Amino acid sequence: MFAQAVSTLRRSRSTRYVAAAVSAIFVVSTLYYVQVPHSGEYLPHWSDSVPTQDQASSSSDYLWDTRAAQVKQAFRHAYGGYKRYASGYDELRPLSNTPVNNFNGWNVSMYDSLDTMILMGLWDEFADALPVVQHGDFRTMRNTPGQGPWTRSQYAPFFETAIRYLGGLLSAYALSGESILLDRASDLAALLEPAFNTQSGLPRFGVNTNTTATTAALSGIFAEVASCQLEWTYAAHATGNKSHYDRASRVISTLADAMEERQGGMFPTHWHLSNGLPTSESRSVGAAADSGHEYLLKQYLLTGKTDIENLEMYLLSMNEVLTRLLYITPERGLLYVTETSGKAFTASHNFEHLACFFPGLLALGAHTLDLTLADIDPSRLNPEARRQYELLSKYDLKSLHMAAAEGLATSCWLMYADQPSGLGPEVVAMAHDTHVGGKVADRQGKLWIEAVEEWRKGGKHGPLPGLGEKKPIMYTRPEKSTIAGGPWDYVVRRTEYFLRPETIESIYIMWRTTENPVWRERGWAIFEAIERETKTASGYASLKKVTQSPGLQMDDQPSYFLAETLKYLYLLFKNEDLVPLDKWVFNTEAHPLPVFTWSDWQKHKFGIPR
Ligand code: DMJ
Repeated sequence: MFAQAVSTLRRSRSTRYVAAAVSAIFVVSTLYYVQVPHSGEYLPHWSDSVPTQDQASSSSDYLWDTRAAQVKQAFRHAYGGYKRYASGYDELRPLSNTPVNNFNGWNVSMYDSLDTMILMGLWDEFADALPVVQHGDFRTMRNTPGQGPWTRSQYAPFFETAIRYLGGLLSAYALSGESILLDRASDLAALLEPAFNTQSGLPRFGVNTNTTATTAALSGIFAEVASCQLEWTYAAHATGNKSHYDRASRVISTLADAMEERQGGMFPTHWHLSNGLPTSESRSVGAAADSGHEYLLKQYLLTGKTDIENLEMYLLSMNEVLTRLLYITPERGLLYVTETSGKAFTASHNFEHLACFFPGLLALGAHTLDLTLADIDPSRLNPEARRQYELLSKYDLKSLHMAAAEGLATSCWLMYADQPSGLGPEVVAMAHDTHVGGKVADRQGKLWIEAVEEWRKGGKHGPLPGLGEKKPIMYTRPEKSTIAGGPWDYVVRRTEYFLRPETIESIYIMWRTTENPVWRERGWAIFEAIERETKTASGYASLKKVTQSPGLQMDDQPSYFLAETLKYLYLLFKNEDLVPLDKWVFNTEAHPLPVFTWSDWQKHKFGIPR
């Protein structure tokens, strides 16, 4: 968008596949399948065994390997309960020991678990799953009436089906080399593709995989319309299927066009599927938006850092998040990311569990990118985006992103460590401009970047705002209190813990990018709390209230607990780096896909500029 290279790239993207190449396809594609390794090059080498204390290189290694083994045991318990009471269904109800179909009725817990089984070396479970995959029927919807987050049960929800089933199949293929997994992934991708038949190429909410009918609504949320690029791009690379490539490419072009029209800033949360533009000025990195931002960076990384459009969209988006959505609380100096509405960026000051993936994203970017704004032409930016650009140009961007990552991850951890249950709530309201008796109280939170600017202008004494040592404070306040103050600097707004992964995900990335063992210890305390508070006879249950111990359990074990929460915990404790961050990219459901570069033939076939 802002550089010459980008306009060249975009022109080439729109160039249609040349008819003269068609006659060569048969011969060259035969060569391609012979010459391009599809999975063998990616296979990591790991051992399944926990070393004895004598074999382990240190007592610390031994301790962490035994902790990883306990997570593996937790996975066995959760998956074993699912197999026993909910085999053939989507999820287990871990209190009533009953099954539920809430994601099409295609065994979502099994598909979401395939790569976790491989990484944990659970070969019996993996071998048992393969015939189910082989004979799986992706055309028949079997939702339990009234279950699932939507009511139109004749439609497969595009986003959830893509990230859980398709992401699960592609990742398990990349890790195992089992061709049936790729065949079924390609089948499923093709069945979902009618969702892309909108004027903008952004996908609709749902598709009936039997009739190809789609849901009618032409509005969508950023997370759901812009979180499929990784899956379709890797599917295109692994299968050579141009249709898969075109779908991802069109989504990326639409986003790039929207960024060009808006001249910088982050993408809002609500979108129109016909014109491919936002319909609101709401901004968030939490619910309804999260993975849309995540895929900008990850698409660039997945394609071997060649897809420059995504990098620029990521950089411009992060400029706005860092300068407009990050706040710091008055007493504890807790850094948090919130959502804003309108052109004035009016902040809600809510801090969501879902947003706790974001420190991990920032850390991943700081770890893998040069992180400079040098290639962005500020004269092409709107005035607000230019202000953000100029403000951030005063800083070493890599350090600033990493500092934000550390501060936010620390707050996410404290949301857990403060609670009597040791587990984090769904939403908290952070202390901000608190009104007492009609007046603004003294203790106000502020925009993080303003605090950072004061720190910079004041000679950078002491830790950067949001960093520095922070200790848990046991949360004992009533949840309904309206004034966010006291020693906590927040009130719990939604008390549930849905066994979500986001905080663990960020803790894992912080560990891998900083090697600071404090992150592992924090992760271990969370795993102990999961074992203590959520374990049932057949699995693990979401909690109604994290503000008490024992926490009140709910009859729900989401498939992402097996795909994400337990996987990230296992990888956090495992001494071997099974999924190096420069070689693999996790999709938003924690399914790792291998970094690749397009072959010359693929570039020619798909119309990718050289
Ligand atoms: C997961 O299904 C994915 O991580 C998604 O992107 C949003 N969050 C849920 C788990 O909380």
